[in-house]
Amino acid sequence: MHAPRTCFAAGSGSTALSRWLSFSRTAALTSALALLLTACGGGGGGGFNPAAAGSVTPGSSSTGNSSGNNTAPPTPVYSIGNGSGTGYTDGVIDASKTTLQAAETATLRVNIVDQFNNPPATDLVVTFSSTCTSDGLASFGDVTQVARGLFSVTYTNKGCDKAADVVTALLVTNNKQATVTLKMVGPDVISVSFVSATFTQLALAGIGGNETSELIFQVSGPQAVPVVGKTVNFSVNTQVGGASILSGRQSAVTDQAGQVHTIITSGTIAGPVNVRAVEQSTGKQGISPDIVISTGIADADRFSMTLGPHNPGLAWNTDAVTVNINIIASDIFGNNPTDGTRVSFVSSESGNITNSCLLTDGACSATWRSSASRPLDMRATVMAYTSGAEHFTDNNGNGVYDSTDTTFKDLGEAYADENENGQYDVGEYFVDTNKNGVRDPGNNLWDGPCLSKVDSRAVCTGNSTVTISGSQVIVMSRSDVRIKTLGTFPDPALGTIISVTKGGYADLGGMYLEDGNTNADILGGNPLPNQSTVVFSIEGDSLSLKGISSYTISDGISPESSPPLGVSIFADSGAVSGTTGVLRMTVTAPGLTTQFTWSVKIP
Ligand SMILES: [Ca+2]
Ligand SMILES: [Ca+2]
Ligand SMILES: [Ca+2]
Ligand SMILES: [Ca+2]
Repeated sequence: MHAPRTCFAAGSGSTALSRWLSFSRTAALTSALALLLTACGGGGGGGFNPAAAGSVTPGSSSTGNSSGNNTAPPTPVYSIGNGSGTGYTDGVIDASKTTLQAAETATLRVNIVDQFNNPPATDLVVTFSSTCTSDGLASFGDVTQVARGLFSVTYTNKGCDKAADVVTALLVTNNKQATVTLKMVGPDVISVSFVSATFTQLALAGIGGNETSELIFQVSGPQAVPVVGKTVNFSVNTQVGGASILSGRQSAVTDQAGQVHTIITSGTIAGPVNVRAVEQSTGKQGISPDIVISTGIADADRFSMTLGPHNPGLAWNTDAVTVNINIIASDIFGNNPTDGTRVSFVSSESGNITNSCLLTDGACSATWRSSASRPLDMRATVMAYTSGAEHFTDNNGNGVYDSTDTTFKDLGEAYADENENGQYDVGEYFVDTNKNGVRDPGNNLWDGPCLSKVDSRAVCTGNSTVTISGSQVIVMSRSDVRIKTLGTFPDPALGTIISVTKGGYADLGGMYLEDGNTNADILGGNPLPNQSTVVFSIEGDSLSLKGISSYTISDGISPESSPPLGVSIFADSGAVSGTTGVLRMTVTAPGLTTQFTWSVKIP
């Protein structure tokens, strides 16, 4: 029953009033009644048309309030439903379809009318809600107002497991509602896929590391809608080493997101395992990536440190020249140490270095930047270190240090070999693991994780961890050039003339260059800066160079890090005897070009 329609259909204000009064049971209706009386009594606003109403006597002043007999336009009383005019149905949402398969969409419409079945004079707000959309298993599109009072929204079933979903449209201004019930048809299982694992590497059982990982799989229907309430069974692809699904977690039922969770526990043998998830009703299955089971502890011989360039140009007199440092660490099996293992760095002689980095997938990186102060030899030893295990020779191949394994590398406290003499010297930086203020040598015991639960023969008399390290030298090469080794070249300072016979060659080679820093000579001299170039050229009639005549200085810490320099001078067979020329070597280093010359003569 709709109040305005009652008013017009009654044909008389007093009849309408009596009918309205029969519905009046509350004080709340009193104000509505007053409004109705105003409307039926001849107010001109709000779309009310006295002439169309017919039974109302509007008098001669049907518009405006110019007469004292007229009252203000009626306050609109809005309702929400669908349709218009006599086709208006109150309280019901119009739906383009009321049965929706997973991933299907329906268009929902509601219409707002005032007490005269006319569109509202102002914009109103309508909101839509339902249980499935609240659960994230259905969704509404944007609410659009097609015309004033006519609202439209799309509804998509995203795999809701409810048999039906009641959608409610709320007219915010007065809390009136319209509803429709949509029948949900659950999706078929199309796929089972791996989503995530809390850990993709696990410690061997019993060594105190992380031994479990929670895995999530997704069961999906058409267009990736989640499939709710399906049973999924889990298994491990190999029985080797005792890796297994945690008891009680061998099966699970998909949640509102279509997801299932399970937990794998590690066994006592290292290696990769996979978890298989099979949806029970369809047999559809998914498989996890490798979950690697290992000690998770870096092996001293598997701690690899690289950096580059070793001989950066300009670092000797310029701050913030950078060198990239990379760490790759592995356990005794070559597998990753535990993600998040911290690697620390020190550059005790010169420059600035990243404090530490955390291993991810066995690797992490740091940066060294040139800065004062600088040693006279312009060579800085940088060290990386972490907690790990001493390397041993695994005689019986069980991955465990045991009584049959007699050889291991006993490590003293890690130190930076600043003077590059291959041994610790007092004053060199060291990692004082036992905090006793002195650098201790090895303890003659194998230090590493106790694997007695993996193999009862394990020997665990040493410490469970030891500091393992790597170090590299950075050379702050200068750009000035010295010839370190002449090879078969004559000394250009002596003025020796290179003789090339007509139709023949003079082959010169074996030359090495070094930078101008004599303080490094005790260590073999410093190389030229990385990427410096050396180019030979020849001047003179009938003279030419054959073969390779230009070189680039390699990455390295010694003059011999780059290949030896050489050149082949050719004299034409028809050359005039006595012709002379000049062999020129041009060395281009950052900010400086240097030339060396030799006289050449065709006898
Ligand atoms: Ca062994
Ligand atoms: Ca030791
Ligand atoms: Ca030393
Ligand atoms: Ca110590």
